[in-house]
Amino acid sequence: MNKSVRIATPAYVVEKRQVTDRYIDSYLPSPDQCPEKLHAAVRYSVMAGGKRLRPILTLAAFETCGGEGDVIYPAAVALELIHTYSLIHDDLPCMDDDDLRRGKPTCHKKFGEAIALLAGDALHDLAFNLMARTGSSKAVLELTEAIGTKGMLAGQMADMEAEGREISLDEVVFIHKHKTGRLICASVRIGAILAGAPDDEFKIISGYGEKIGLAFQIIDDILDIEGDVETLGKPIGSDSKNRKATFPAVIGLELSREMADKLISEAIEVIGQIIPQPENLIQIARYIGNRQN
Ligand code: GRG
Repeated sequence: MNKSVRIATPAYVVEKRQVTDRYIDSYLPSPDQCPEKLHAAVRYSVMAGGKRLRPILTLAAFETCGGEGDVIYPAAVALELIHTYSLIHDDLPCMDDDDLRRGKPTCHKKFGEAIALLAGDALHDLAFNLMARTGSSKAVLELTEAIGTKGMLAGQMADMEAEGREISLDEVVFIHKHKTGRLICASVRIGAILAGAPDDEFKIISGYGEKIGLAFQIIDDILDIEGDVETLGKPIGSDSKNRKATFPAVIGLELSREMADKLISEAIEVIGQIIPQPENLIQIARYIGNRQN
């Protein structure tokens, strides 16, 4: 990931982002529906922007594995809602206490802490409602495992417990793989599950998901040092302010960049085993490797 090389967002990503936004809008309760204030908070956070990376990965994996039909849309939106729920809770004063997210005041800054907490809960529930609509218990199980105490929550706990102390490379790898990587990996795995991918293809997709998931969070750490507030839509330097476990803190910026690059190359190599080579998943991996926000 060379900082001076900026690649345009792939057309596929732009197109699927628009499609995702339309489905999100159709699945979210309208703000004039009771409880109005809670629905306003839910819509505010989800519609505040965001790259929609997780649903785009779900759609791309589904297509790559030969999936057809509309069953994928509630699943893709569910992944974005879970992601937004984790962001709302992560920004709360009892967690990272952040004021800015997706270029706007965080949910608790805008609506107060209690409503922000409930908005996260509401998104969590709506996500499982949507995932259940796919009729696939395997997809529902994949989501619970990705975000539960063996997945995202394990990463969040380890992250909190690592704050302010020296940690090893193994520990930071564990945190990043669980806190961020697991949901990204679940995004592609759920696409493959709903497409009915055979075991060998599912394994390849999972390997790809694990690599881009870890790379994504390493790049997030780097952007917290080298990025700019306007492009990122959130303050930079908050990791070091909060004495967070990050790759640059453990192995330095240069090695962190090398490691992210290596993971992206490996992800492209792994996914290249699927014939014909899935150009969209390859482009998304490159996009993650070069992202500036
Ligand atoms: C149950 C209290 C409770 C919380 C859920 C807080 C939490 C557990 C997990 C935190 C997980 C977390 C926030 C990980 C960070 C992931 C990350 C890099 C987010 C940024 O993702 P982007 O860049 O954001 O895809 P956009 O805004 O583009 O969608």
